[in-house]
Amino acid sequence: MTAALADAAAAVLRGNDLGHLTVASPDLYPHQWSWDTAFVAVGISRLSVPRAVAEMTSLLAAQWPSGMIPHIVFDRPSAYFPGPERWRSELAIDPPALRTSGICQPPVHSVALACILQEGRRRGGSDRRTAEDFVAATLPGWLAWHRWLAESRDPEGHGLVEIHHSWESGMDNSPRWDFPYSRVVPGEMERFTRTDTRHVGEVRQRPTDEEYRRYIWLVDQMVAVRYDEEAIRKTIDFHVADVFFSALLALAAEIIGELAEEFGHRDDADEMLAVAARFRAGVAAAVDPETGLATDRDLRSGRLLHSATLSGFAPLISGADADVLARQRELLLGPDWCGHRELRHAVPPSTSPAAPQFDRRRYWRGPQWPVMTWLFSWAARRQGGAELAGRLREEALRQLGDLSFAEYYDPMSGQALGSRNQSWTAAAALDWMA
Ligand code: 9WN
Repeated sequence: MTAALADAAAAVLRGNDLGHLTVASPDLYPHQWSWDTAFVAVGISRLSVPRAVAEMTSLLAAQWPSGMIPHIVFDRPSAYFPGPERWRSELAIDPPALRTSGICQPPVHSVALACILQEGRRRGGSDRRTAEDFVAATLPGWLAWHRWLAESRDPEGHGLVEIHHSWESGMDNSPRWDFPYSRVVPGEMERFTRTDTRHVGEVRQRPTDEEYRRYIWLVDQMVAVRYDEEAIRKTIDFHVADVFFSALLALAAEIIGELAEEFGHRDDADEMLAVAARFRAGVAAAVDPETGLATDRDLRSGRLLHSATLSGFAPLISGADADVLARQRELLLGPDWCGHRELRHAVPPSTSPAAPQFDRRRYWRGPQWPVMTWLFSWAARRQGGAELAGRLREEALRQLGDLSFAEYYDPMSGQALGSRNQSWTAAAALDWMA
């Protein structure tokens, strides 16, 4: 079984490989996505360090002059909507060299750098040199990305990252965003046809049409100001401080800081470690003492966005004081989350089954996402929670035993949902198996 799972995962990644980049999934997402790339590179490094390096290199080639790493890179025609014709990145005031989307996703890239480096060193020889040369050569680009996030997305230094579209959070239709979206009221807009619903078994596994209208409305709003960050902040209808993104920036900046130190960039290291500390504090301050969960904030209304979603566990990603971590681990394994009595596998559901918004089949509103399980398990290991990491891994491998490598799973029935042969799911399996 074990060998079969690793072989099948490797076959998925080979099948989605275009040579220099891996598409996020064969039909539903036929392009390179930003945070998918990082997770995928972690898995690929277990097969080939040079190929993992190529994966990250191709993403970095799409970096905007500002430092932003865009959330999608369009390097071939496809029916994916919204494609480059709607995003129109070429209209940006300072446009990127490639056709891309005009927003970003959470910065998990330094996790991939650390994993590639570790694997290269474990293998030694040319793999070691490839990994070390790659990190040394591309460090300025990754530094620019984290710097851009810290400056442009938290200009007042609160230690929380602001986002302008829920696609930036990576958790598109999570209940986290129900309130801010209730305030997004699309006006006249160019017509569009969704293509995503063609590639899933049932329409209810994807966001609703109403949600999509809002998603595209926000894209049009950003194009209208030619992706000028200042103007977007003032005009966009969706403006939110994302606590999970912030936790990932805290983690990412800490790793980049460590790498900068190791590769002799002393000043950059100090700067990144200060960024990490700022966002770790921002996340810690966002924890609701009553529920023990971290909360997002709507920046248009100032309202705190309480939701029983995965983002509540942001401190498990960023790191926090021992008592906060202990309480969060207990909560995560408790009856409202992984320990819920109806769950087929004890891995974190995207929304708590005890929450009124829970919908076991709809995307980020309930299903379990193996890549999120991987992220929590990786972070747990780093934050001194080896036991939690081990439990998550074990349960996740049972879930992945169906060999569908689904994008997400129904937590109660264990049924595969969304895309099949999703690259990051296969990558998670490979890393766990190594
Ligand atoms: C929009 C690729 C991406 C993931 C996101 C996930 C989904 C896209 C979509 O797929 O979003 O970015 O078209 O639904 O929500 O986290 O990166 O796998």
